[in-house]
Parts: sequence; C-alpha cells; structure tokens
Amino acid sequence: MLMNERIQELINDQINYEMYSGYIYLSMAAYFESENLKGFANWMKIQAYEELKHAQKFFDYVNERGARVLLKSIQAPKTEWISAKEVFKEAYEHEKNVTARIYNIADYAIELKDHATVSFLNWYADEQVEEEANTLEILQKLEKIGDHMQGLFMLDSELSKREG
Ligand code: OFO
Repeated sequence: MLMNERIQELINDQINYEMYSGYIYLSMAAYFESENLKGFANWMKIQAYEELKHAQKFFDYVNERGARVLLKSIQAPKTEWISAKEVFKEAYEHEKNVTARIYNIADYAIELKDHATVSFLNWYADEQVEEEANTLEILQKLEKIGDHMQGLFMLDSELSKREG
C-alpha cells in the first residue's frame, strides 16, 4: 500500500524535527563544555547522537514504504542558558513536544487505517516515555541540588558515565 502523501509530509517534518532535537542537544553540550561541566556535556552529546538515530529510523521507514525523503533546513538552536537547571527544564519541555508530535502522526495514521505506520510509531511512543523520564529525572535532581556546587559536581560525575 502506497504511503499517504500527508503522512509522508508529517514524517518528513518529523525527520527535520529529530535533526533539530539533535542540534539543540549538541548546542546544550557546547554550553556545558564552556561551563566546564564535562559530564553534562557527555550526556548531551550522547543525546544528540540518539536523535540522529531517531531521524535515521524515520528515514529508513519512508524509503521502505517506497516514499520519498525530502530534507529541509534545520532551525538554529538556542546557544545560551543561565544554568544547568534551565537547560534540563527546556530539554524536558522539548521532549513533551516531541511526544505530542508523534501522537499527532499516530492519530492521523489511525484515522487512515495505516496499520504499518501505527505499528512503526509504537516504537517512538515507548521511546518518548524514556526520553521524558530521563530528562525529568535530571531536572528533579537539579531542583534538589539548588545552589550547592558540590551536588552539581557530583551529578556531573554521574552523567559522565552515560555511554552511547
Ligand atoms: Fe527523538 O526523542 Fe528526543 O527529541
């Protein structure tokens, strides 16, 4: 069954958004590098790579369905933040946005009875539970840490252990 044109468009937009997510996280990594918080930077660099994988998974799916991937320019990300807490607050909000976008595509695929796309998007729905939980967990830790530099450095050391 040929892929519906609107679904193709929505997924192409989502490829762009996943690349944009990667760009946001890489920019957050650059901010943390400039603050000498190498563990936070490590976590963000791995997150940026995860986003590239999300984009590629959509890319492969569009091709598998015999549709066409059309890449667009990627929006420039924000470059400055005032604290690690602000960064993770935005990362968490961003992930909630991504979830809403995935649900929106899934709703449309359900409407079209495009079961293959619904089934494909289930992987992203599960992944988003993890993405939201990971960013929220770090945000909550940062809220507890407050202005205590020692706590911040301990968390930085914990985040340096994340592996891709
Ligand atoms: Fe692709 O999940 Fe984060 O943005």
